[in-house]
Amino acid sequence: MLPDDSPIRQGSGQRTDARKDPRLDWWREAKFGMFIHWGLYAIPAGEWKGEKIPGIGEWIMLRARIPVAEYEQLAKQFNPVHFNAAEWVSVAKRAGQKYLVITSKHHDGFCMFDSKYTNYDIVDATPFGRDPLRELAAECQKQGIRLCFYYSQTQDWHHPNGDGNDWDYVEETKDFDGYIENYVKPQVRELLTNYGPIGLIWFDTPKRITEAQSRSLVDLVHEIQPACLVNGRVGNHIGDYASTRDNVIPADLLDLDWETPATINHTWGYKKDDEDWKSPTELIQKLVDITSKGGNYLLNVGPTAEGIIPQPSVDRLLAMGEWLAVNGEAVYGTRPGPIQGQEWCRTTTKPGKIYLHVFDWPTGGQLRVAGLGQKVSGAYLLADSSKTPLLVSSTPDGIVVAGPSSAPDAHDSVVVLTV
Ligand code: FHN
Repeated sequence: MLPDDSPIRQGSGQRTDARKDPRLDWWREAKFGMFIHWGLYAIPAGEWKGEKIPGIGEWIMLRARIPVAEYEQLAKQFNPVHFNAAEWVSVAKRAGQKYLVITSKHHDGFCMFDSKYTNYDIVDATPFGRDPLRELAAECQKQGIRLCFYYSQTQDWHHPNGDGNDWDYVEETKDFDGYIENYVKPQVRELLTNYGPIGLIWFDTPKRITEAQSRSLVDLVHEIQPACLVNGRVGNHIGDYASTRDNVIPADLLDLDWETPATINHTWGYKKDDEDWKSPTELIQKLVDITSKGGNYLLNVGPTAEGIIPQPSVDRLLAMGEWLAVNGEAVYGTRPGPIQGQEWCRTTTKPGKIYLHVFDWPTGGQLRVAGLGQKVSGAYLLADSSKTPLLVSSTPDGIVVAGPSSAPDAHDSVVVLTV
């Protein structure tokens, strides 16, 4: 058991022998992914029968205890004619995100892919009749982004034997094992068979699932696509990498492969009145904070029922992409740097270089750096393509780098220290 205050979500740890597994290398290098929560819940968008339903948008069915027979009707209205896979993938690409994880089935049970095992899917039950995952698979291949699938393996509020719906069904009489064997596994097989190479399967809310069930899911994924990763929320600490709690960034660096799943506002699925967007600076600094502690940032967008990624999300992602286009060297493929636990800066590292990410640029530009533990041979601003050397002088406890008098970058100014 993890302590209650662990940043890692209960059951979502990494299996012990995964730490050195080279199958994770692309993911360790990637650092930044796009999460997409898209489903029928984008239609009510936080409101049911004229009432605002508190909480995250994709939980509306549970929060308002909407009967299956009523919620199902939403499918008849789902017609996201503005969905354009090329545009979505291009937003991720321009944001500097290297993988994309989309909800194939969330807790409401509606399948966003064509499944043989139910008619409650986007191809069979909606006027739209297209399979967005197939279109995204083709675009991801074309634009060089790894496609990954979210799949809710325990909670399914539509399936009579899935976990979570106690307003239509009786929890105690559910055949949860039958649901895993005869529904979840065949669907996971479909996802790994019909859409080309899949980077990872992102399972969620690992309550109720036994170790044997988690293990059989991991084995199934690896049997069909050996290179495909499985996130920690498959349960029972046997995933390829650990997942933190939602929106939680550990206070210290963790000696694990881990990822923070996070929202840009406060919801995952689209909610029309959630306009509390994090600023580009906040998002960039979160990405850097996470990277400096050895993690990945999986940042969510919640497209509308028309198939549009909300413009405020696009604007923020593109701002992150602009910053990464200049400073990506200090993020992708880096390891945590030697200085940890400072408010004003973060550090990342690659052989021969330490990247000093300065969040609070000191007035006058004298950067006092202690605790590097290595001899610094030079310094320059990463944004300076001519690498003009900055003066470095030694002090009893470290060095002083003479930078420009005001911050070169409003989000995070990166100074490269050669060591
Ligand atoms: O219940 C879900 C929630 O809707 C969302 O999918 C997040 C993403 O990490 N996972 C669960 C809560 O942790």
